[in-house]
Amino acid sequence: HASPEQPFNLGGSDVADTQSGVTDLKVEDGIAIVTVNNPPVNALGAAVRDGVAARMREAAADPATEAVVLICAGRTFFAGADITEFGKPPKGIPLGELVTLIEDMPKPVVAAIHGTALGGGLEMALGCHYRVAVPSARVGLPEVKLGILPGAGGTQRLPRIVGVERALEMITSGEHVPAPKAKEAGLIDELAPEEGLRQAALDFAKRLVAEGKGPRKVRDLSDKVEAARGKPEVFADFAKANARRFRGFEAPAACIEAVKAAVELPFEQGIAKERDLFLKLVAGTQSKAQRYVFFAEREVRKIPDLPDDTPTLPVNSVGIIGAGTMGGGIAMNFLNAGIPVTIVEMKQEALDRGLSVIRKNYEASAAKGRLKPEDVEKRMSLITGTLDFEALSTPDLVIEAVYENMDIKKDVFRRLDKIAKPGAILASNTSYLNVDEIASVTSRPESVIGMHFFSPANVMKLLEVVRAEKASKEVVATAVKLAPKIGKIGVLVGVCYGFVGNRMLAERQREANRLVEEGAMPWDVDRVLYEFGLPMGPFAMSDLAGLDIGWSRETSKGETLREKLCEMDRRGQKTGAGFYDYDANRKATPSPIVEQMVLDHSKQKGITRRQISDAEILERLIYPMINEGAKILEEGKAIRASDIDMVWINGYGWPVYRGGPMFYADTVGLENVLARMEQWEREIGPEFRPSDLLRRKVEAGETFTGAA
Ligand code: 3H9
Repeated sequence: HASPEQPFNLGGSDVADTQSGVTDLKVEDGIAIVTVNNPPVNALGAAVRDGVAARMREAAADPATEAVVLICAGRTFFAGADITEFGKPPKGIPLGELVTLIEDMPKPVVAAIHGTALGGGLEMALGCHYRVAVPSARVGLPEVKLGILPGAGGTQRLPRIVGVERALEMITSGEHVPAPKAKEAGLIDELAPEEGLRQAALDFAKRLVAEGKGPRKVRDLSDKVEAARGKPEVFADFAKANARRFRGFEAPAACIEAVKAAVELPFEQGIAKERDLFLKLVAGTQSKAQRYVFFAEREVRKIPDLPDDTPTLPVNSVGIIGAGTMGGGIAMNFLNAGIPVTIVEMKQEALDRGLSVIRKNYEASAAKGRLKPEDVEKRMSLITGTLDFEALSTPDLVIEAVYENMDIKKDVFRRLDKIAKPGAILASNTSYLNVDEIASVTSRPESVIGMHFFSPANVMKLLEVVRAEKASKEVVATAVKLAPKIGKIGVLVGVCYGFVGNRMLAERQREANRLVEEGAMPWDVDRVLYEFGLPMGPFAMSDLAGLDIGWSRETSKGETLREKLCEMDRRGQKTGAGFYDYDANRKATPSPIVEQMVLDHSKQKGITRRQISDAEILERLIYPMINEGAKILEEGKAIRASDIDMVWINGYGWPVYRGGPMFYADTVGLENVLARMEQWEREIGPEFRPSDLLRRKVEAGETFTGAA
């Protein structure tokens, strides 16, 4: 059933199958052991699929073999289909056919699972008749995170074992389920000793033979799906209950539809439905974007002049200067990773407040069941609060998170330079300031870098690692490697005003303000960005953060809308009013007062307001960001376009299904972005001047990411 327009592997087997070393078959005591070895994660590429198929056929034909064990070498069971094959011409036996081949084996097949059985990996295990796993193993169907659904029978087999509701949850969230939990759900038949998987699986298989148990096909299990038949509301209710989580994504609805098919249709028809849905998704832009993001997340660690074997420095203790919102949030990342923190404040009151906020955050997590109660104390025991700056003489890494002001930061670094131990990394959490200048006041600029966290720092995944000019390779490599250890995506950026994220944000903010002067209302701007997929627009965001940040009545010029709002005591959500009016539940409604203010403001500035379409709003907000991104690349302030996209996805809530601003630019066509920038440069001003890189890319017919 292969046809040329099918973008995924549905063709016949055309991969040379020899004992390639990828798969191996041994018979021990009448049990065939099929071992797969395809480092690093045993992805199910064509050679693996064909190899397993061949070994299974051999085992089936061998009269001396009574049962089969399928096991993987290296660090994990199959981590899934080989994502790099998607969109390429089909090769080898399709995964779905392989799973069926295993299920149809005349002898019982036992999957022996360690590491992670994910996606196609779990589907392989579901094709097996029995499953044995070590307790540390995790299983799941994370396809949804790649914008697709399980396409090798997972949506049809999983509900037959764990039931419809559990299957819906697993397939639409992509969660990794620990083996002991999977056993409770019936997904795993037996837990094996951590170090004895092979033997345990072998023994399990021998027992099956001794007890005369044959193949047990998941497809034949019917009680769980029958129980759900005639209750279509289960699916609608599930979609509704998760509407927020699914907003904008195409894959979750398809996942639900596929599971519904498992309930309503015979197995074969359900499989056909799953395949249709899979093919549609895998060819779409969202899945392309999400697969791109998967690899982009892993690319950030690759720094051209810092090979993987670059020496790093130990980070076994951390000092943090400032126990405010930022300092406290930063501290939590290290405590979560088991790294002790010393946090320094100037006043006892501020220190007490900071520590109690950290405790409250942990207690709230515990109350929601996200943290074990005993872990609250465990983490709090790792933090020491002090007013004594001298305490910063011992940590391996010190992060400064004080007020954003160059003189204050310089002063802190001068003092730190005198106290910190030799070789300690000294980092600033500045969001805008020149880290080279900060480094210059110390006697050891080679040890100084920026580590820019994003608020709330214990939640947002982004860390901009700012490479100061004189920072040593060891120091930079250490910071980059530290990021994943504390749960962050660390993106290496160069020194420039606002680095990557805030520098691009400034473009968007300028245009947002201008659009409101020209004819849009703040809620129009916010709505367009929300519908695009961002969590909120700039005006709602300002209301949330507080409009009076950096504002004072004494110095207010009353020129901008923001200043005018502050003067009226409309300072954002906390005062019940800002750009929007807020009710007691902080629900926002457009304010007639603000509407009038906006009209007056335009008049004062001599601007004749006009109707602005949503499409124009979107382009005006986003294309200048893209253009700035291109300048950032041109100046070498980011290593690659995908790094910029990682900044926006992990620090600013850019919707992952749009792949980040640079990927998005590729999808809309760089020539379209360029044409608009040229038009606005003529009509509005030089701030729209297209970057040379953008121009060159258009001339050469190239894209930024090569992935769209
Ligand atoms: C699927 O199965 C579809 C089917 O339902 C339907 C088919 C018809 N393919 O993450 P790491 C690479 S969709 C290709 O750093 P860790 C990765 O890029 C798939 N490559 O290790 C990296 O390369 P590099 C469903 C893959 O220990 C290297 O392996 N499965 C794949 O931190 C090491 O990876 C998933 O979505 C792959 N499937 O984490 C699971 N997986 O060294 C995806 C990894 O060049 N994988 N690579 O940068 C993961 O979640 C993690 O890799 C895993 C290990 C948890 C397994």
